[in-house]
This record gives sequence, structure tokens and C-alpha cells, in this order.
Amino acid sequence: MRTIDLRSDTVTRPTAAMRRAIAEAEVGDDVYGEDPSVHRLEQAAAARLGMEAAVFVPSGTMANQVALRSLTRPGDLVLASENAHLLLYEAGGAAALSGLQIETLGRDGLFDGTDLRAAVTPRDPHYPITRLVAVENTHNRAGGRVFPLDLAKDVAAAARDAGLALHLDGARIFNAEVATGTPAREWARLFDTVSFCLSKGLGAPVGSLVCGSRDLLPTLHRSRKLLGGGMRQAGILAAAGLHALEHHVERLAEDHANARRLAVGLERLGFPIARAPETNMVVFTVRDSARFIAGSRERDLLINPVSPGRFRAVTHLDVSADDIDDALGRLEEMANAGAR
Ligand code: TLP
Repeated sequence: MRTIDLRSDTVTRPTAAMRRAIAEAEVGDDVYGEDPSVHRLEQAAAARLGMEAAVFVPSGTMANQVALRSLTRPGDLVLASENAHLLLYEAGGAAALSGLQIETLGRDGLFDGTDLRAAVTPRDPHYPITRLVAVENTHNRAGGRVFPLDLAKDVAAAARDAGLALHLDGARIFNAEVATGTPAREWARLFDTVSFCLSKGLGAPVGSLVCGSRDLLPTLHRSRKLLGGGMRQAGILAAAGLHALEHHVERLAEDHANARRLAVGLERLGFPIARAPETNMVVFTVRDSARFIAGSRERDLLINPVSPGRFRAVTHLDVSADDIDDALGRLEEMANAGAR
């Protein structure tokens, strides 16, 4: 039985065309600023987001950590969404690497300017200084939810009034772009820094970018070096990223259609979904997690739990509509065997 891997969109493997781009990449030592492919990728990324500059880093985690470190000082308070990736899934990096405290706002990945104003600390020596607000779009733990542009504008206006910096964890910003038809740059222009990943829905093997202003670039470079992210002949990775940006953005619509197909099928089988999928994730609930995990393992169907009784299935480049139907067939067997 063919394994169907819905654990994450990080599991994609480079296509044949991407591997050719990797093989043919021009390279140099990027710590000396001499890798032409990295330069091309950084320019393409910045242009795509309408920002002045971009820095290539190995991972989305490092992109967020570089941005946080570059915009804050130890002891500062960062405001972020409920269950933000940079709070839950980055190994405590914000605290360990930059001495930050994080407070969460709103529900299910979204918050507004009123939530933000209520959380900003007074300028009084008792309190940490509220320095930055981080938005996540799309929101991972909220099941690939889009942070609506109008809400982002409201948050940005409140943040600017309060003198805060703004970071966008846009690991999947192109999913938001494709799902809504709103160009990623419309969100990006509200923020000081924007990170996005090449190694998720875009299908590259490694790499993320952190984008910002030309003035911030030396600080971003310094933070990247300090965190161990200065890479040498990184052009072989950048070439994959360039290929991904050129060829794999529009096709995210297929992943979104597959997520909808999966959600409809799951509901039909009696697995309630948390919310209609907006992008490439489906979060659904099961009554007996242990039985569900055992049943899916037996059937070479990989789906990760996200919290007790809740699972997340993610569609991506290596999963076709036929694979979704195949997965639903396996899920039907499991439902009939009592794993609902
Ligand atoms: N998310 C991963 C896991 O870490 C949970 C996944 O499988 O979804 N921001 C967001 C919103 C993310 O979802 C992720 C990865 C990152 C940052 C970090 O990217 P990497 O894994 O490249 O460090």
C-alpha cells in the first residue's frame, strides 16, 4: 500500500525539475556575500512581498527568531496570537535566545486592535516594555486560517499608535494569497519584518526568508550569523527556492481544493471538522484517538494529532486528488472498524 503522508506540507520532496535547478545552480560563499543564486532568491522574495530586502535562512523557526531578535531587547513583551507557532513550536527560542516574554491575544489565531490596545503595558518601570506584535498568516494551530487583511490593518494601526514593531510569521503567506486573491504584499506592507517558508507548500527541500527594510538588513544579517544561520554555498538551496517561487505558488489552489475534498469526505464519514478549511489544512475530531492512530498506522496513512482528540491533515504537492480519495477509502474502513 502506498503511504499517504498528510502530516505536514513540510514532507514534500523536490520535483525532477527542481532537482535540475539545484544541479545547475551557480554558487559562491554567501557569508562573503558571493553566492549569486542566494542574491537572486533574496531579490525575488523581497520583490514578491514589495519589501526592500530579504535574508535567506535555513528554516522558518530561524526566520522568526532572527526577526524577533532584530526588533526587540531582552525583557521585552511580545504580543502574539493564541497558539502562535513562535510560542508553541520553537523550543522556547524567543525566551532562550532573545530574553522575550510572550502574551497571547484573541482566539483561534485572530485578534484585533482592541485586543492589542488592552494588552499594551503602561510605561511604568514595573512592567516589561511591550515592543512587538506578531501575526501568523495563515495560522497553523487554527487549521490554516487566513488572517483577514482588514483585521491586519486594524492591528497594524493600533500597533503603530502604541509605537510597537510588527512581525508577520508568513510561513504560509502564499496560501493566504492564493486562497483570497489578495497579493501577499498587501499584508507585507503593514509589517517591519515578514518571514515565509519555501519548504512547506512551495515544495523546496530547505529554506525560508526574512524580509524587511534596507536599514534593517545589517541587523538581520548579524542576528542570522549569531544564530548560526550563515551558510556558504547555499545557492544549491536557493535555486530550489527560486524554482518554487516561480512554479509552485499558483498550484497551491490544488492543495486547497484537495483540503476541501478531504473535509467533505471526513464529515460524510462522521469525523466532525473544526472549521471549513480555508487553505491546505483540515482539523477534525475523533472520539477514540488511540484506535484512530492504530488504524491509520496499519493503513499507511500518516496524520498528526494536534491536541487530545484532534488531528490535522495537511495537503501538499505530493498528494493528488486521487490520493485524497484513496485516503478517504482508508478512513472509511477505519470508521467502519469503530475508529470514528
Ligand atoms: N510548522 C511545522 C511544525 O513546526 C508544527 C508544521 O508541520 O506545520 N511558522 C509557522 C506558522 C509554521 O507552521 C512553521 C512550521 C514554522 C514557522 C517553522 O518552520 P520550520 O519548520 O522551517 O522551522
